[in-house]
Amino acid sequence: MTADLTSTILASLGAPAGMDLDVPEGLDPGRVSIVHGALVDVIFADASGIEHEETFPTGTIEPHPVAGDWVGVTQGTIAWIRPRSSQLRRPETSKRRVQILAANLDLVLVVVPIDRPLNLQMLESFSVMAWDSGAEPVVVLTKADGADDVQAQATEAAVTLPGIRQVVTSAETGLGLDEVSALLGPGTTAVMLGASGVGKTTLLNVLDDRDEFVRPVGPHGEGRHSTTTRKLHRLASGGVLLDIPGIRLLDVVVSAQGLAETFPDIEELGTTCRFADCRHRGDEGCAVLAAVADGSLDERRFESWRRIRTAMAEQTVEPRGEASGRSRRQLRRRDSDEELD
Ligand SMILES: Nc1nc2c(ncn2[C@@H]2O[C@H](COP(=O)(O)OP(=O)(O)O)[C@@H](O)[C@H]2O)c(=O)[nH]1
Ligand SMILES: [Mg+2]
Ligand SMILES: [Zn+2]
Repeated sequence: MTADLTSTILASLGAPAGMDLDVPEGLDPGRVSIVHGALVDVIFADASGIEHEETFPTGTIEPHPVAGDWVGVTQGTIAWIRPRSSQLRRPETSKRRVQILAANLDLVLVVVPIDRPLNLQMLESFSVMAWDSGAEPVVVLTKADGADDVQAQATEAAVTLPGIRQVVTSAETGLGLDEVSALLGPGTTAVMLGASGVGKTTLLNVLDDRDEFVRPVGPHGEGRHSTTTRKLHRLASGGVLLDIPGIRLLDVVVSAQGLAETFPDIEELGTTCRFADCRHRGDEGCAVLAAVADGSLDERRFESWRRIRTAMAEQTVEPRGEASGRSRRQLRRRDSDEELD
C-alpha cells in the first residue's frame, strides 16, 4: 500500500493529518470502534473511504484494546496496538485498578444542560476526568432554548471551569451547532461525557454523517456487521466521535493532574502557602484557607476541591503514565504531573 493511500484511509477514521501510523509490515491498519466483552470491533476503510467492520477476539495482546486504538491485524487476530496519545480512564468497581474507556482522543466534550440549574459538581468531576485523559476538555452547554438566563449560566460555567473552551448549544434552535462542528474537523477524535438525558444522542444525531454506509464483508458479501454495531461515528465535519459507556459521577478517576487542571486557582494559591507540602487543612500560613476566609476563594469551590482531593486519596490509581497530554496547560504543569499520596 502506498503511503498516500494509507494516509487517506486513516484520515477517514480520524487520524490527524501527517500522523505516521507505523503499522508493522504485513499488518492491515484499522481502528477499534468498540470492545464488548472479549470481542473487539475493528473498523477499516478502503481508499474511497468506504468502511467495513470486523470482529476479533481480544486475545492476549497487552494492553487490552479499547475504543479508539489504532491496531494492525492479520489472520483474524490483533497483532499490534499503536502506543496511545491519550486515554480516558475510570476506576473499576474495586477502585484498585482503572479501566481504560477510550484512547487517542483529542477532545472530551463535557455535556451539561442549562434548562435547569447547573450541576457544578458534575462539571468539575467530568473536567477532572477529561484532563486526566490527556485530551482537551470542551464544555458543551445544551438545551439553551429552555434556559431562564443563558448568559448567567454560561458565565457560571466559565467561572467554575476557568480556561476551558465552552459552547452554548440548542438542538431545538440550532444555536452553537456550527461551532461544535468546527471543533470536530478532520483528524479530530472526541468522546462525550455527560449524565443520561443531557442531550448527547441528540447532539450526535445532528453531527453524524448520515450519507455513509457500511459495506458487507466476506468473499460472498455476507455481512457480519451492520451500522447498528458501529460505534465509531464519522461526523459530517470530518472528525470522529467514539461511543463510551455511560459514566456516573462516582466513576471519575482522580489524578493530581486532573485536579490541578480543574482548579488552577487553588493550585496557584497553594504555591504561596508557607509550607510547600501544605495540605490546606488548617496548617499554619495556609494561603488557600486564608482566601476562603476573606472571601476571595469561593467556599463551595474549595469544598468541592477538598471532596475530590479526598476521593483521590482513596482511589490509589496509578499515575497517568505514558499517555502524555498535548495541551498547553499540561505542558506547563508537567512538573506537577504526579499522583498525590
Ligand atoms: N428543549 C431541548 N430539548 C433537548 C435538546 N437536546 C436534547 N433534548 C431532549 O432531551 C432529551 C434527552 O436527550 P438525549 O439526546 O436522548 O440525551 P442523552 O441521554 O444524553 O443521550 C430528549 O427528549 C431530547 O429531545 C435541546 O437542545 N433542547
Ligand atoms: Mg443517549
Ligand atoms: Zn495551604
